[in-house]
Formats: sequence, C-alpha cells, structure tokens
Amino acid sequence: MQKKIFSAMQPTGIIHLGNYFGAMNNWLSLQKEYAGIFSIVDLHALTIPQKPEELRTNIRNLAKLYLAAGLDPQKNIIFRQSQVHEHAELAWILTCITPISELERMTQYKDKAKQHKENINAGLFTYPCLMAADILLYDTNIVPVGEDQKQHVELARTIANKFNNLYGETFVVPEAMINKETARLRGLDNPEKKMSKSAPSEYNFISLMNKPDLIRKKIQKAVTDSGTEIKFSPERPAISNLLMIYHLVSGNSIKEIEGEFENKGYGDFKKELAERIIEFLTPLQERFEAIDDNELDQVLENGKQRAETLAKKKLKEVKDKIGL
Ligand code: AQP
Repeated sequence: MQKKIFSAMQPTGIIHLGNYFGAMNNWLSLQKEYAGIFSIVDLHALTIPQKPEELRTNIRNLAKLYLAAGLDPQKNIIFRQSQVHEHAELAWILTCITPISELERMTQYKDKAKQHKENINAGLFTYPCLMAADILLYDTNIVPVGEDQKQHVELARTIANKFNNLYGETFVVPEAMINKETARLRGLDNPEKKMSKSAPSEYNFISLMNKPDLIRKKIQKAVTDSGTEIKFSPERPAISNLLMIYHLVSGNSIKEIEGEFENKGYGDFKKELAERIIEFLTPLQERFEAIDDNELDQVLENGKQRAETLAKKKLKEVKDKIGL
C-alpha cells in the first residue's frame, strides 16, 4: 500500500515564505510518491483570538493557496479539519492519556503563552493532543513540517506508543520529515526568532499574497548584521536568512549569489532580492486569483467526504478498543 503523509497549516493569516519553504514546498514533491492528506486546521486557529469574518476568509484563502501552489486535489485529500468531527473526538480521547508534564514541556506553548498573555486558554495548552489526533486518524507514516513543529510530532509518537501499549496495536507511529535547509526561516525584523504569521509586525514576514511595492518595502526594512559583506555565516543570522530566501526563490546556489554580490553592498543585494521574490510569487498569485469559488467548494466537499471515511473507520476501532 502507498505510504501516507499528513500535514496541515493554520488559517491564522496568509501564509508566508517560511510556511511555504518549510512545509508546503516539500508537500509538492512528496505528493508524487505518497498518498497525501492535507488539512486546513481551522480548529487549531481558535487557540488565538479570531474575528469570525477574517477567519472565514483566511480558511478559504488558505485552501486556495494549497491549489495555487500545486497540490493536486484528485490525488490528495484536501479538507477542513472542523468538517471532520472525528478530529475533535479523538483529540479528547488522546488528551485523557497525555500527561500534563508532557504538554508543559512544549516550547510553542511557552512562547505563545508569553505572546498572548491576555488569552492563555486551555486550547493553547492541549493543542498538541489535537495535532496528534489529526495525524493518527489517518495511519500517517510521514509528517513533513518545519522545525518548530518537530516537538509536537514527537509527542504524537509518544501518544501513539502509549495507546498501542495500553490497548494493543492501533496507531501507526508517524515520523517527522524536516528539510534541514528550510526548516526555520527567520523573521525579517528579528532574525533571532522564526518568521511567523501572527508576529506583532507585518514587517516580520513576506506573505505569499504580498504585492510588489510592499515586498520591496519589507525587504528594504529587513534587519541586517554588522559588517557589509554579502556572505553566509552562522554568526550573521540576518544576512544568512536573506541569502537563504534569495537561494530558495531564485534556485541559484548560495555560492553563486555570494559571487554575484562580491563587491556590492546591502542596498544592491536587497533591491535584487525583492525583485526575485516578486518574480517567484507573481505566477502563484495569478493562479490564486484564477481559482473559482465553486471549484474550491467542490474540492473541499470531496476532501471532506474522503477524509471522513478514513477517520470514521479509525475512530470506531479506537472506541471499540477502549470500551466505548
Ligand atoms: N519560519 C518558519 N520556517 C520554516 N517553516 C515554518 N513553519 C512555520 N514557520 C516556519 C512551518 O509551516 C507549517 C505551518 O505552520 P502553522 O500554520 O501550523 O503554524 P506555525 O507553525 O505556528 O507557523 P506560524 O507562521 O508561526 O503561524 P502562527 O503565527 O499562526 O503560529 C508548519 O509545518 C511549520 O513547521
């Protein structure tokens, strides 16, 4: 049987180059070899405050971006998490076998609790149990993610093993797949932190839908390190991050880019980088605009039905095993 991949994104804003190269770009190559299940995890998005109208729009835009980026809806299952109720139900069952101490170790929880001091809700804390349910419902073998999600996939493995030990072989124990090169793009305004959709300033990220003028502005404002050389080095996280983005959007090697800018300054480099990003994003934005609303509804309905069939079967097996 074909091995399965499951991966997802939260509709917490428009996805950025970090989400794209850290996760989505890997989905595109993996879809050839694996059976793909790709979700828009709208229940996860509720862990931070959401405006209903904005959330509705973000959900549809994210689904459109999956298609515009090149995910094949015939081959893959593309669906909204909240439309397959089994996710929430399995999440509860898994929450009941997950020690609080495991959840307390999660760095994303600690970071987000700091960032959203006024709304440290229980969902933010139990989020990894819902993510474990997302993955385990589909007998997933591989979970392609960026580095920030590695700890959550490891917890899903721990939960799967625990359930299997308690009730007998039920869940496939999944593995995270992380592309080392693109695992963690950094914020443009703060290279100490990762690029993030819900960063306080929009100058932190380049979203896939940003228009040319804004891209030029954001790149021009991007933080740089001391020194003037355009050289990749672990001691210079800001310029290294920009060089990595240049490499990803242009396909040129880091060495080639360093050579191209050997006797030039940050100004020239940033100008060229902005144009390369614009060239990369324009065709994707055009495909996005061309997606028809009815076509999108059909893809999501079809995805829902296919996901539901698999999820119902797995949840029934789980409920039988635990005595429900
Ligand atoms: N900066 C990043 N570099 C590489 N990969 C990244 N990912 C996120 N940020 C980077 C990967 O993108 C996928 C989808 O992420 P998500 O929507 O689940 O949310 P997240 O991981 O919490 O990412 P954000 O952008 O920081 O969103 P918010 O601000 O809503 O929390 C995942 O595979 C993730 O690893």
